[in-house]
Formats: sequence, structure tokens, C-alpha cells
Amino acid sequence: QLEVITFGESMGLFTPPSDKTLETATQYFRSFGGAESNVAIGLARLGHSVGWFSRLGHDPLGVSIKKTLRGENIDVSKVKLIEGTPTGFMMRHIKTGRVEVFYHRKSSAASMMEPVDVDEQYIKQAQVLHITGITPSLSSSCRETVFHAVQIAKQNGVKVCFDPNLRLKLWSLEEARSTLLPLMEIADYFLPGLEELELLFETSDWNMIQDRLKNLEATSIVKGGKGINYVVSKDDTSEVPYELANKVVDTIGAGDAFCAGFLSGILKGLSPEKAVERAHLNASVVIQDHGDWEPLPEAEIIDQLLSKQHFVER
Ligand code: KDG
Repeated sequence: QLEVITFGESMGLFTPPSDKTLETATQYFRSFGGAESNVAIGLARLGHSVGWFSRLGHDPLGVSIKKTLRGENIDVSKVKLIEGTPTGFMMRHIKTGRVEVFYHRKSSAASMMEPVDVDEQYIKQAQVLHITGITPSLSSSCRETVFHAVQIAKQNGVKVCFDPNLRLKLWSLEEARSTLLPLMEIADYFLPGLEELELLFETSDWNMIQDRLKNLEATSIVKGGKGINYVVSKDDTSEVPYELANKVVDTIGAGDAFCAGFLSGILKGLSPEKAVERAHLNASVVIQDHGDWEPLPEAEIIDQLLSKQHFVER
């Protein structure tokens, strides 16, 4: 029995040393990334049972991603290692103060996922299916796979958590809208950022945005930035304030950490507002260090932060 199942593409991640760019570096650090596997790691570290599946190439990157996720206590029994199609990868650096990502994921193993990769029995036994808007952007078969998995979840009372994760390097805003808005309609938990909503709804009027969210079945958790997150349900919007971090090293992966913290709170039976506090703390730990998932905290760190306990160093 797994509490959460998620799936999507995980890729190798190559970054140069911090004083170099991808052009000037001659050696790269190698890790991996993937929004859904980041969420899976986050949940597993918080003590939850999680399954992640995908297609990976049967190559060193694919094998290492699978092994690392297994080492993080994630069920990878449904992962397929495919001969002859590569594991995708991305390269990332900071150039003139801006993060730039270069994807090498066209025709990757994961982009060839198909509805047959979704095991109905596997999804059925979970409490939550977590999906992101990255997967349907990868190919039409990935898009079908997402809708197929969501349909199985809906038919079996499995809650659907949906992070739109808008990636305009992967598809146009029009294409994204035509897929992400229908997914938003069927989700139980919808976790967009405010900027994503402004793009998806073509308005920056917060009242109009809230009206659209209030018409949804979902409880929407809006990452507002600037010290406030919002929980929008059918008849109410609540504001959940937070303290802005005074140390920010790397914000990539923050949304995934937020999502893991939120789902963890919900699985523990907390209200959405209380779950958002955990979500924020989880994200705040991740942004203070390098790596998309490496700094994700264990449950005891979040409990210490929540109870404002003093950390005994030695
Ligand atoms: O949310 C972080 C992810 O964006 C990163 O790990 C890589 O999944 C990724 C993507 O497709 O950009």
C-alpha cells in the first residue's frame, strides 16, 4: 500500500562549477532532476510511502536515477528501463545573473510513455495521484498517459494533486492552456503559482482569478510569493502568511518541495491551511542550498522548525 503515486520524466542534470558557465566549464557536476521525482523524494524523506514510475533509458543515467530513487525509499517497481532510447538530460547554468536551462529530452525514453505504462491496480491502491503539467507537454502519448492515469484515479476515489508547472520552453501558452485547464477542472488539489495563473487565465486581476478558482472542484493552493500563500476553496479564500527567507541560494525545486510538504500535511489529516505552513517550511529549506532535491529535509527538521526548537549542533 502506497500513500502517493506519481510519474513523469526524470533527467540527468549537468551544471558547471559556480564560477563558470556551461561554455567555459570543462567539468560538470552531474545530478538529476524531474519535478515528480523531486516530489516523491520530498514525501519519502517526510516519512511517506511513495511510488514513482516512468520510462528511463537502459543507460548509465537511467540506471543511476532508478538506483538513487530506490535508495530514497521510493517504490520504483513500475519503472521501465528501455533499450535503445536514451534517458533525457538537461544542462543548466547561471549566466549574467539569470538561470538558463537547456533541455536535451526530445525522443527521450520518458517522452515515449504510453497509457500501457499505467498499472491500474497500482494507481487504485494509492490515496493520492500526483501529476504535473510537464508530462503532457512531452508528447501526445505522454498526454494520453496523464489523462488515462487521472481517469483511473477518479474512478477509484484516488485524489488527484495537480501542479501545472508551466514550462514555456516545452510548449506554447496556447497548447499549455488547452491541456492544463482541463486537468485543473478534474483535480482535487491544484497547486499553481500566482504568475502561472495570470498566464493561464490571461488576467492579473486577483478577484477574477479567485472567481475562476472558486468554480473548481479542487481546493487550490496558490503560491503567491511576497510573503503570502492562499488557499482557495468554493466559498472562501484564506491567506497563509509566511516570513520571507533571508538566505536564498537556489529556488529550483522549491515548488516541488512545497508540494511534498503540502501533501504530507494532508496525508497527516491537517487542514489545507496547516498543510500549507508545512509546505512553505519544506520549500524554505530547499531554497537555502544547492540542488533540486538534495536539500529536501527529513520530517524531524520540519517538526523542529514548526516548534521553533533550538537545534543542538554539538
Ligand atoms: O521543478 C524542478 C524541475 O523543473 C526540474 O527538476 C526539472 O522537471 C524538470 C523540468 O522538466 O524542468
